[in-house]
Amino acid sequence: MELLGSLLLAAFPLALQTPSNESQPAPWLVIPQPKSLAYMDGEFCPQEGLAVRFDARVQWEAEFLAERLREFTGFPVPTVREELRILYPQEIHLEVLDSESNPTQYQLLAHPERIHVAAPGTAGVWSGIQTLLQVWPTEPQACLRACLVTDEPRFAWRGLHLDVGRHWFAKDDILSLLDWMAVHKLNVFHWHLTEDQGWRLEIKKYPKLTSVGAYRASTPPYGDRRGSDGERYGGFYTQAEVREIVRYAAQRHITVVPEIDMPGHMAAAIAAYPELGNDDIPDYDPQVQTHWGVKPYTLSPKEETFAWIDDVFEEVCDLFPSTYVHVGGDEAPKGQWKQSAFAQSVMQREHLHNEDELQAYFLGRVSKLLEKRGRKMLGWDEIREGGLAPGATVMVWRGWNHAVAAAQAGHDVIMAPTSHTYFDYYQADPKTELTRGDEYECIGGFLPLEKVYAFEPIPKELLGSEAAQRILGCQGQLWTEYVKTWDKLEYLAWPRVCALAEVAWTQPTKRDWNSFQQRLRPMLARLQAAGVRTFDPFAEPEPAVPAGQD
Ligand code: TNX
Repeated sequence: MELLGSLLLAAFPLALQTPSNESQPAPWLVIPQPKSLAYMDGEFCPQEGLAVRFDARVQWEAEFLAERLREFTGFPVPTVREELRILYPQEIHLEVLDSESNPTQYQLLAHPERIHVAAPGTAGVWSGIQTLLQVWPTEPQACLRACLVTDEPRFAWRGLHLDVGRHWFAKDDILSLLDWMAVHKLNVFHWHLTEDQGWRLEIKKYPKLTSVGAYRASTPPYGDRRGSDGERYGGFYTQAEVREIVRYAAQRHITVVPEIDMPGHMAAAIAAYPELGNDDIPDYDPQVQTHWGVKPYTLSPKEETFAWIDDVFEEVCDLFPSTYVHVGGDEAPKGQWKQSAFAQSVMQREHLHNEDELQAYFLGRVSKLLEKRGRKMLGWDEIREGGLAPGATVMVWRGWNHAVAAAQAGHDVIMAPTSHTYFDYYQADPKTELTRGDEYECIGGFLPLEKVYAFEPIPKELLGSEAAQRILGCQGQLWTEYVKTWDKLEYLAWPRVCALAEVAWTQPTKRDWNSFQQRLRPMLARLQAAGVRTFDPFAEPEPAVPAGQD
């Protein structure tokens, strides 16, 4: 990055600002906080005649930027190829450098006469555009303070997870979430597509996965976990919709990682194809589940099941170019395998000592099915139980100990702990939230914004060690048992996602809770102006109404 710094400054010599008493234009309030931000003398004042000059490798990004700038300024903002000699009165130059450096870093120079975003890769240019759009003056005639930003992400994996199994959400809502992820420089969308309560991904070879598995007979109403609303509920994504979502994400430098959760959390698929389950046990009656919690139905370790998984992966890998495929592995009770004579016979045949080892055998086979397609297996931390498949990446949700052990054993790790990243937990005191109505019900827990902000993804046991490099990053979780509407999803997500983004991107030395709160105000205003519902962390708590006076 030193090299980049000298490059841009040599091209546009400008004095770094010396402190003065004159009132300064607005500071750059950016989330996540960049690595370095140095103000300079002067301002950039957008005027008609502004154009975006681009390297051919970032044509789409240039068009995206120009479109936003047209909305902000009301001017026509043309785009022009880098090599064309037409000069515009004001230019924003998007440059991809010929450099071997980390392609995700970027430098953004806002000079009084022109703006230059330079990066060794297209991802860096995209991040620079996001920074610029956050600080672009929104008032007519307003100017942008001259500044040099030098920035790069702390972690390569900056994710957000969404469970569409418990509740289904419309494609356009998912696209809007991807838009806001991009604003926050998040780059992985972990799409949890299958659950006990619904299978949501069209698989052409197995149509009953969606015709049967995508629908359940009823759902518990808010405030009554054991109840049933008696209404058939469901939905799924066609392959055409999935391709659209994956392409939309890719344009925004976001990878969509699909999750097909197995061998547990599979009741909906087993209801569709009962032969996939442990059908030799008494009272076997698989149904798409109508209540939340951990369910007994698991896939049976039959050859037919592995062949089915292989077929499903064929379509999944065709739809999702991601290197990683998430295979879940969480919360798979071993009761049915204990009862099933067939599962027991597989344990004998494979010389396995217990059902945990059977799960490890199962996931080892699954891992090979991905490997032969050039993909990598990712799973929740339970995949460590009974022995971890070589090369598997572990997503840690329970405790730091799982991260330490997996990293020390040479596995890559992604941090997604309940303690700091479960955005289905209450964001404010559950007592006050519940007085607002049953629809404010959450699964439980309490995860205020400040705690998300204080999250340190690298376990302290690994600090300073080689194994710390194994922590690829972190992500927020949006589980949706208690999320029936997109409006509620947004209320839970925001602004906790803003804090998570800063945890994932910004160096810990640059993290500052007071500064974050200051930078959060304009971000909340932007979200709300765009119609996104957010929790308001700045609101005064409502005074409790004394009994008998309401
Ligand atoms: C645990 S995290 C689960 C999910 C639930 C979530 C609710 C994980 C791998 N499994 O099935 O939705 O808790 O917070």
